[in-house]
This record gives sequence, structure tokens and C-alpha cells, in this order.
Amino acid sequence: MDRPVRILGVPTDYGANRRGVDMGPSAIRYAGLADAVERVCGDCLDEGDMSVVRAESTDPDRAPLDDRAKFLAEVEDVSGRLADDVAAACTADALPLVLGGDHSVAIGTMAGAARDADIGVVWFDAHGDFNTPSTTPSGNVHGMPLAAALGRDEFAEMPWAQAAGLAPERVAIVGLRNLDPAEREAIHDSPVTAYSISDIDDRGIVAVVEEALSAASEGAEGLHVSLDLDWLDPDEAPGVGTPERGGVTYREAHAALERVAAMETPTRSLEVVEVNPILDRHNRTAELACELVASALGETVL
Ligand SMILES: [Mn+2]
Repeated sequence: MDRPVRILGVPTDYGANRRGVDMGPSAIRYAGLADAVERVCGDCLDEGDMSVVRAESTDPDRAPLDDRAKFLAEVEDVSGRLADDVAAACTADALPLVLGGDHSVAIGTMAGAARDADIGVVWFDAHGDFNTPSTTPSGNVHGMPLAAALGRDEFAEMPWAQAAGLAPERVAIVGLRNLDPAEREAIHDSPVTAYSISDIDDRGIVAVVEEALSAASEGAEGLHVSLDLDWLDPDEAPGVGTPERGGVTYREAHAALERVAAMETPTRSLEVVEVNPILDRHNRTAELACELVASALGETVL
């Protein structure tokens, strides 16, 4: 990694259905993030956590859209400020490393990363995160960030939620294993590239990730790389809000992120999300997040 890294913590759980993920940035730092980053990149600046109002002090029922997209006004506020911070890091030729928080933080990361460049997106996740207020079964915005960035359905009227110029052809989702029915249909009907965990079973992690990276990089100046820790099997990553059996293994995850680091198209922004220390075992999931960040930044065994 030849650019400085700027760590931006976003202690939010507005997009999630369970509390605890707002403590993710603390848990990841405690697990040794700065050391992990400095092993690969000499220049690492931790900008601290942005201020986020506690969910308990807000009223979930105040806007008409809220049952279809809970805490949307709070998500908009967090996303706008995060987008500014991410864009500022990119302008300074640094790599913003965003610590969630739930996956709704990706709305702000992508909006910021796309402000002055054409980006592609690689999404490592058990879930599609492709719901909209029209299709969501839960109303939780952490199931919607990709749809938001692409301006689907209601998000077409919300410029703040969109990643400017992001074409669905440059979005690749890797390792899906649980989709809501309408979300699955939307992914089928969209030009996004999507690989399920079965594709990884059939073809191996390296072949799938290389294909995903090449789809996302086509015509892109940089990549946004989003890692939801629920992508991994819960045996490896128990501390996540929505664990799903049968995820990728420890080695598969490292192999995938090593491929990201080896890409010619640079990583423009990186985020690790959904670490929930309340549900974790001895901070194992946060430690894993640190290791995987190091791989994504170019750490190799030999
Ligand atoms: Mn996710």
C-alpha cells in the first residue's frame, strides 16, 4: 500500500435490527487495527469516530417512510457527513478505511468515494443488501445500501443516498447465501454481477473473486471494497448481527482480500462492517476484521 490510510469510525446501528454493532469501531481498534495497518502501510492516521446520536434518543415513528426504512433521517445525516470525510481523504490521495457500524454506513462511503471518480464496487456479504423501502421485509436500512447507491425505487428521489455515476455493471456481489424473495428477483433483473456461495463451492474462491474484480474494475478509476463480516462462517465470525451458516472459510476470506490487494485497479475506499462485540467471543470477530484489512492492503505470507 503506497498511500496513507485514514481510519474513520462510524459507531452507528441505525440500519440494524439489533444493538451492539455501534460498538464495532471500538472493538476493532482494541483488536489491534492500527498495528495491522502499520505492518503494511507506514502512514496510518486514526481520525477517530464521527459523532452519532444514540438511537434511544430518537423517535423511530416520525417520518412517513419510516416503517419501510427505519431511522432514514439519521442514516441520511450520518451518510452525508461520512461522504464528506471519505471524499476529503480521497482528495488528499489517502485511502479511507471506514469502520462500521452496520452496513448502512456504506451509503456514505460510496457517495464520498464516487464524488470525484468513477468507482466500481466489490461487495463481500452473505446478503444482497439490494432491498428498497418497497421490497424490504424488515425496514432495516442495512439491507439496502447497494440499492441506495444505485438509486433504485424510492432511492431515485434521494440524491444523498446515491453513488454518483455508479453503473450496476460495475457492482459485483460475492458469496451470497441468503436473499429475500423480492431482492433475489431484483438482483436477477439487474445488470449487477452476483455470485452465490455455491459458485464458490463449484469454481473456487480465487476464480470467482478474480472475475468479480474484473467486472467491477471495467472502466473504473478505483474500487470500493466492502466487507461485511457475516460473509464468513459464524464459526470464524460469531460476532455479527445476522449470522448465516455455511459462509466462507478463514482461508477463503484471506485469499479473496489478497486478490483485492493484487489488483491493478487501486482500492479507493475500504470498509469493514457489522462487527458486533456483544455477540462475539473474546473479540474474535474484530481480530479477524483486522487481519483481513491487512490482507486487503497487501500483507502476504511470504
Ligand atoms: Mn451487508
